[in-house]
Amino acid sequence: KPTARSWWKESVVYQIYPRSFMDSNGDGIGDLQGIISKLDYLKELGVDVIWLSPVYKSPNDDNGYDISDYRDIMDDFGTMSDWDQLLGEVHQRGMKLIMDLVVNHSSDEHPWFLESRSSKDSEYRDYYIWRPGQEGREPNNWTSFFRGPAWEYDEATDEYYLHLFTRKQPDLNWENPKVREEVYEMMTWWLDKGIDGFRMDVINLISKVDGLPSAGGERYAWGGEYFMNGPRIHEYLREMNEQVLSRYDIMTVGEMPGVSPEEAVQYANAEGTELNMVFQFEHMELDNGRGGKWDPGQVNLRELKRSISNWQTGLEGKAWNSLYLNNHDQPRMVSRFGDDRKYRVESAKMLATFLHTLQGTPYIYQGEEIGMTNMPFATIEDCRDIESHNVYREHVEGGGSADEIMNAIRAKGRDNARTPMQWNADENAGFTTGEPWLLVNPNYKEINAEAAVSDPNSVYHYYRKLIALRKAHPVIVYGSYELLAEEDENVFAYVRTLGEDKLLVMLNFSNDTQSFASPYPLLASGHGDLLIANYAVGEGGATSGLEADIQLRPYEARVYLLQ
Ligand code: ISL
Ligand code: CA
Repeated sequence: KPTARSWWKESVVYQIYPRSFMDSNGDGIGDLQGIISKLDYLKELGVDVIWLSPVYKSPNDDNGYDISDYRDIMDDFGTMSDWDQLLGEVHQRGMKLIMDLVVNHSSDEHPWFLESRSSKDSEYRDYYIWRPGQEGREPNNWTSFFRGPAWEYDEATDEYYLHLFTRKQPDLNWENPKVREEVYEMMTWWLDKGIDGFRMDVINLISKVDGLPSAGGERYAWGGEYFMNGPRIHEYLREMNEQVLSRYDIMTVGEMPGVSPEEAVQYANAEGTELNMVFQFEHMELDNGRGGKWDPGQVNLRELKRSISNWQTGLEGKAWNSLYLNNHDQPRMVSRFGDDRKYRVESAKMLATFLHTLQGTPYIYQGEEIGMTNMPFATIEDCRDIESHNVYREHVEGGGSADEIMNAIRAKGRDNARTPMQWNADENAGFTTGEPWLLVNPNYKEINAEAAVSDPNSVYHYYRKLIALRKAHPVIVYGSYELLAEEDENVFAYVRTLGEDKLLVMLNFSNDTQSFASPYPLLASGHGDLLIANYAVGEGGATSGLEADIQLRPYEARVYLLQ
């Protein structure tokens, strides 16, 4: 059955990490007025939706993902009236704004938690997950996402509270109907202010298995099976949908570690009873070595094809994909999947072509559109991310080498994505007139927005073109997906089909020229247009370059529309 049209399927989302986007007052920290000053840049790029990472009140243990007041703005970023102005100016330019919703946990400085920890009799006690110790140790053996135990002992009441992230991010107890009501009310409050939706942080972790059983293995062990996609998760999301989401014309995306396409079909079902789409991580784990995230390996293209194809076909007609290769938690796309030196521009464009020609809603993470790269952090002191610091400490205290773990952090650390946006070639890349909270990447003189805007061949202008094509050709949004040349180790090629329209996409993921057998039967019928390419292709004739044996240059990307 054909996929129903929706504005959020036809949109391109741009993610802003406020701390690192633009500083308006010289304190070295990006802020809301800074964002407002760059809205024309985003409008010019052509994006439809802005996703704002958290701007709520927060002690910043995890850069705003630890919220102490859901209805107020962090001082570093400005005031609620700045935020109101931002929303107004986004709407005035015909764009939409979605907010980050972080409700698996709050900050330990949230008044609910202060109350909760004060006494076992507090009416807020059950807002969080408290348990007595087991033989003087944690209630179970779970590790937190950021290393160490997932439980913290609290002397005041001689019990432990659960925190799947840092100890300053206690997990809310969704079993408690009062918690759910509070969250729905808060969501309604923001929606009534006029926002256009939510990106929901780790929303598939909110239901935990009864009894919170220990995981297999030693202390501290990964207990994902007891809190990812838990027993009541669909019940909660349906309730949230009924009580809140379904009353507005909005977009919702659930960030979900450890989700499979089968589960995504439920979460993002086409009937719309839960969320619009999920943000999944399978392709972010392909370069994990045996030791996991901090044992970096190489991405094998055939595995990437298998994973992406599985999601494309698994959701076809049933649910909707999110498309991304980086965000504020991941290294830079061009450094990870492309080549951030010789072929930086070519590979950034090739990867962009990939993201913008699959079925799903593409997400651009700030700086991606100018091909920003990973950061050559010299030492751990240059890093700000709590995850990198924890991993470093654990590794070095365990007798591991500092060099080795710094290499892993340079490859995988979250701060790679969080260095300040590179606006121009002035000091601090034009991000701040003060001292930036995190170092600016030294390559800003070459890689910056001003240079990109003034160069018609830049990555930036290529993104503009891709975004415009999406508006012109429904096959890009709604076409079905068919993989070609499954076994090819270097070329990722596929066809998208909608009615009579066929989109042929050929992507060379390697830094060598690759010959690729033209999928000739497809072309036999007729004529086509080269819609976009990152190299000059052929002369004359729209289908030129489609000979039997196609030579794809390093990181070459070509997209033909065949009719
Ligand atoms: O970075 C990750 C994998 O490479 C993830 O483990 C990530 O921490 C996880 O997907 C959850 O991310 C979200 O919730 C965290 C917050 O630190 C991240 O910034 C946020 O995107 C806790 O709120
Ligand atoms: Ca500032």
